[in-house]
Amino acid sequence: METLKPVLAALQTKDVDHQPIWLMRQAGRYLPEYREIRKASKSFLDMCYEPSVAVKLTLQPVRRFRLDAAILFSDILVIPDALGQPVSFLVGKGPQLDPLIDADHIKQLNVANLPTHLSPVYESIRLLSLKLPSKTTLIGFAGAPWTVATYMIEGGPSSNFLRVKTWAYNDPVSFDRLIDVLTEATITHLSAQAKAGAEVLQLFDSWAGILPEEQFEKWVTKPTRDIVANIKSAFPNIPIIGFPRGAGVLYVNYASETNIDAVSLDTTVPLAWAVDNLAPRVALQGCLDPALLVTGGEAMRQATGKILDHFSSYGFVFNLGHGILPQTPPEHVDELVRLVQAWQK
Ligand code: 1CP
Repeated sequence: METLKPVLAALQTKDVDHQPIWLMRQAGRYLPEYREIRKASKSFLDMCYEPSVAVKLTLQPVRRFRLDAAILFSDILVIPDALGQPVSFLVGKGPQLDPLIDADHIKQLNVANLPTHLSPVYESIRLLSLKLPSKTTLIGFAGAPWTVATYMIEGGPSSNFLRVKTWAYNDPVSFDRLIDVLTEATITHLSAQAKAGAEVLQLFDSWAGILPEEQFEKWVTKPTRDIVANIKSAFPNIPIIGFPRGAGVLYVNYASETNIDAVSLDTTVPLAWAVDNLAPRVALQGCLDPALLVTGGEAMRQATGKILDHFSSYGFVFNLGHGILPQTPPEHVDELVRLVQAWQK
């Protein structure tokens, strides 16, 4: 009988032959081979939209460290780009968009263009599914509607999210319409990735943790539940991981009300609390502090052991609590991967 790939087994809370691990933002500036390709490319989005480059970048960390999953090299902001709100990435400044100013702008967003605009992304997935080692799981992803909306209204990274919040509080009707457009776009994008060969899907809701309870329900939990229901009806066997970063105790609402298969924990979630409140409902992923991967040594080993002690007898995929930092020494990643994969419960 064919055995399940370790990441798929863990997400289905089945036995694994070793403890699986992958790392959010595992392709990126901490790798010299990434920096080399980045230097030679016109822009960040060109790298995402050129399948030969996106495939190469996706495979770099997988080959170097023998990680258990490959995550497609792309970005959550390809969705606004595909809807007709162009995105550029400036070195040192992060993503930049011409911000949405009023409800009329929302009407101009066009989901019909998305599959054509993002067809190179789906081509990358098809190529990757042919090239990956047989035990490596291919992960597709999208930003969740709330997090993508913050970038579309702020026009880039923000420190206080005042533009998006004042819009949403002042005019919830038009903001709901934006969330609906993004929900539909996310379903279209994730379905196309599943069809092209993605075996797991992850929804990044990086700014879920800045909302009060009522708005968290409306703009995080509800759209996630709609996306999960829609994907499950077409692709019942594809596990979906949600990452409502910073959700705190609302992780419980998210895990119990969205029908998601797994939650990715951020760095601040108490481990024993997650076991008691989340492990009975969903598989877990996480949650080493990315700064500990920069630190390395005994501090990294101790924190890693503690996470594994708490979670390894449940459905669990080792990961970071947020993306890898550019300052991370690749040798520390190498040590972490070996430590986790050799772990005996
Ligand atoms: O070389 C460079 O300067 C570009 C750096 C970079 C990279 C490598 C960006 C710009 N995006 C990415 C790739 C990326 N982004 C992946 C690829 C797969 C992987 O290896 O993991 C993924 C999954 C993302 C997801 C992403 N992009 C998120 C969600 C996760 C998170 O970090 O919270 C977010 C918020 C973005 C937006 C974004 N793209 C890039 C930056 C610097 C940012 C963050 C901007 C901010 O601080 O608000």
